[in-house]
Amino acid sequence: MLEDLLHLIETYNTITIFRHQNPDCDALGSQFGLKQWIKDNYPNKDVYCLGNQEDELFPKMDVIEEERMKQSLAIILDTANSERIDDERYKLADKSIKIDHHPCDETYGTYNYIYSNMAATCEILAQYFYDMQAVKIVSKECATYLYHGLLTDTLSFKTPSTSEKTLFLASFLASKNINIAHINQRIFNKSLDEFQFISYLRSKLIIDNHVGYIVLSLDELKQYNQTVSMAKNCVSEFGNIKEITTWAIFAEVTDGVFDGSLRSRCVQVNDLASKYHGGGHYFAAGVKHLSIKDIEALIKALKKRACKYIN
Ligand SMILES: [Mn+2]
Repeated sequence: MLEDLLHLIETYNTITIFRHQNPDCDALGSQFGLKQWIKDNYPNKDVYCLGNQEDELFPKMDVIEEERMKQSLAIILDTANSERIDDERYKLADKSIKIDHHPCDETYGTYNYIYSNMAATCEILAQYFYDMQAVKIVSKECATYLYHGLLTDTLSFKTPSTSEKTLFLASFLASKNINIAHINQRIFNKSLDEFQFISYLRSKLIIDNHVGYIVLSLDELKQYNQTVSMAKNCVSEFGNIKEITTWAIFAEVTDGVFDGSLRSRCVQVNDLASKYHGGGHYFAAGVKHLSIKDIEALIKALKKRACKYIN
């Protein structure tokens, strides 16, 4: 796997690492995990993690000048489409490599590695670092970053994408002496605000034909001090209700315009999402710029699919 990666890393002195907008723990974990691995094994190389949005669980993003960028090898992680890459300057790089696990044919890199059977981009990197461990170091720091992405993209090793290999590679990362309990607490412990917001979401959930959904207004978000992306992240709260096989959260971004997250245990959602400026995985996808009418049409389509499945 990743046949040309090592040769390319060895060829370039400057390496820039990109990931998608609204980064999750897989995007950031793979980004900082790869940077750490390169720095551990090639201390003289200059490696930059780029992107405009930051996350308190990860270090600050790096800053780079345009001239430097032009000399670099760009590695873009966990990003299916070029329009979702956070920081367009990847286009300036001398060569680029796409490494991703989302099922998508867009080959925006000079080299493209898409492993859609992998549960996370962090799993792709963990497998690669495992294969290389006889000759390259895998530090505790690197393993900790990768474990973040493996844990969250599999919803704590619960998704259908979780395989024997996923658990094997989690064990490999754990063998680097990472603090599993601490990582879990950092990622999953909630603030009281979040807890109360989730209680509110539970009270608002509409259930119809095995589809559960919530539509949130700007006022409601403001009332609970939540951003649209925080609200969308709460979609995972509704994944273990027997009567619901497919579920969604929509949150108002600006007046009458909503973004949303779709999930299912049994029906495809990414093809529907692609009709609403979105996309993603077979069972987990995002949508953008929907009107209330769009939401109604989308829920109707989901119900049509979901009603055939009862668990
Ligand atoms: Mn991912």
